[in-house]
Amino acid sequence: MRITALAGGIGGARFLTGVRVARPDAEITVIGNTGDDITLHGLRICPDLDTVMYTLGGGISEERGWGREDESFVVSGELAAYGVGPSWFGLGDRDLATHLVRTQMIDAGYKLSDVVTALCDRWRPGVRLLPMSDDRVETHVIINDDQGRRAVHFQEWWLKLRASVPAEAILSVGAAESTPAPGVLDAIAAADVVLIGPSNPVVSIGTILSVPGIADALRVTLAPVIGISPIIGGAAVRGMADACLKAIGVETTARAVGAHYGGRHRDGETASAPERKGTSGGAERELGHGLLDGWLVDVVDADVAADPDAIPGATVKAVPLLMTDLEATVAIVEAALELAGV
Ligand code: FO1
Repeated sequence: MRITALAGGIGGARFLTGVRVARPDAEITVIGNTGDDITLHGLRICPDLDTVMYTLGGGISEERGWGREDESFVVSGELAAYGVGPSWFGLGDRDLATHLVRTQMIDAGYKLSDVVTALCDRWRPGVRLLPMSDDRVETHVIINDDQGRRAVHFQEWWLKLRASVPAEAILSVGAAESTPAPGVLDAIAAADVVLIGPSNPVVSIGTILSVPGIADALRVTLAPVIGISPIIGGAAVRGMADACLKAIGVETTARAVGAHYGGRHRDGETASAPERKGTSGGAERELGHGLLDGWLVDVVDADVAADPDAIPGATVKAVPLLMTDLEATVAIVEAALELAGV
């Protein structure tokens, strides 16, 4: 069985550990978010790709959810002693080796997907990890604070500001000119099932969808596309997805995020873009991206599953969605595969 999953960072990586256990013989391809990527101290850092790689490769810090276990921050401390920041991005000594290898390879002319292949040759994550694009796409946030209206890198907004300053807009800088990395569109077209992991719908999944061609590939693939809500009972399970959703005018609910992704209209009508409005009895309503055949919500959001009109074109099912341990995560994956009918 060929499973293709879209994933961001910590939540997506944890979900993937369940996919690997639920279908150990499946060919699993992960399309990873690279919008979080940042260059610091001359090094190219890919937080979400590394989080997936370390989590599935057994090197992740379970306590932090990012970076390496048994980590030290000696170099980071030395940089601080020189007054060289930023102090808000924790760079571990072991993690630095990954960024050094990646930067060396990029400087030697390798594409990001080649770098990921090389790094995964060590970590053996048990999935094929693809960046969403080999082109540079970075998430920047427009804020307006005491320093005036300006754009900051997502990581600065996320880690230094803790998303406390409202985002006027969240931009995928470079996305319009980017193309999907080699293998990405094939992985969607040839899949037996596509899973949209419980990652941040804006800065992780939304960023992957901002690469031209990827959303369309999801709309036309013969594979069932099943999403897992990252929002339970009106709150993000982790991180600050609510701050991101507010920036794009989407409520922080499982219903709203599902409607934002949108149901697929297999009757030939598909939403061509999120701003496209469908009509139902004359009322204008958001058709969303037209991506989903199925949407998993948590049992506390069972009302969404009970409402046949919640996400037209998609079947909604309520199951426990808290990934409290590997067994719970595997059960979520099984529910998604059952909803896909695979
Ligand atoms: N997340 C944090 O909350 N604090 C950090 O200092 C931090 C550093 C960091 C370094 C490398 C890396 O791969 C990830 C890191 N993250 C950190 C997570 C990173 O900010 C992710 O992009 C977000 O958590 C969103 O997925």
